[in-house]
Amino acid sequence: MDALDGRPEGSAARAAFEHDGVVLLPHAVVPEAIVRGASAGMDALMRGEYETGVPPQPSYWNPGDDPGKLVKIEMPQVANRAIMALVAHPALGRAAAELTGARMVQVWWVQLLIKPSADPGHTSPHVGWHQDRQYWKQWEEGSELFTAWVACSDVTSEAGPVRHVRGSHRWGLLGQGDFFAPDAERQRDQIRVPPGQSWEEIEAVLPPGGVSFHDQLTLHGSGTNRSGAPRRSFAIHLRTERSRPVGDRREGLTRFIDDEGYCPVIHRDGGRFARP
Ligand SMILES: O=C(O)CCC(=O)C(=O)O
Repeated sequence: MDALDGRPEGSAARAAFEHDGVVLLPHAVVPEAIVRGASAGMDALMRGEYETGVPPQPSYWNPGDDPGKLVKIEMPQVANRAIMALVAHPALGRAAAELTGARMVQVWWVQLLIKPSADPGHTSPHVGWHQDRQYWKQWEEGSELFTAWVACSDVTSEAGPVRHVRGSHRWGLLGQGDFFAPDAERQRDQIRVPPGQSWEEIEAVLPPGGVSFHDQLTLHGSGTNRSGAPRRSFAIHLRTERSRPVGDRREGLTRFIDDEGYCPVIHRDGGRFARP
């Protein structure tokens, strides 16, 4: 990989992203109408309605499954045009380019995530502490990979927002995370914090259309939703020109990156970077 030379001067947000491994944009980065359309698209996918005729990729949650489970649907944008309009929104590309100084930003994988609200006295699904990189082995070491998590409902503190551990992207790949860990508190106690570092959580409270960006190594997870309404979002996994699949192969999570109908390029800097 090249050095960072030649990149434009970073903004304050870029410095914060580099320092903390997470940045919150708690305003409607994605316009309300786009969020509304994509949210209706989520409902269509849950009913098994695929507007384009193309189904999502094999998923943890499928139509007919228990809606009390975490609804997690892979590559939903291929099935619904309004979801694609959100995922490919240029405002996300601009924000991502500003945070990284990248010349090119491409969506390479997407997850639709709906976390139902817990019935009083019950726990609803949560997401265990993890680093995304542990699941992204198909990318070469040093690849610039990160996530835009877009809120499609009012993600208050009660709604089980994503919690990020500040600066943990500088702790290396810990190999101790588990998205599906049954007991996140116990799991947290078992994660070894490197000497001299501390565990400080940043809660991603966001309005509809608000976005948090996190680095591939930032530890994150989320708790029970007690807001009384489903917590709706898309986790949009992004890469820049400074990324390459291992052996330049297309397999697993990298299998669609040559198809912009699946993996839209959402920022291209003045044509200087022709193709990913
Ligand atoms: O939605 C959540 O609570 C977790 C999302 C997540 O793990 C991610 O965006 O990488």
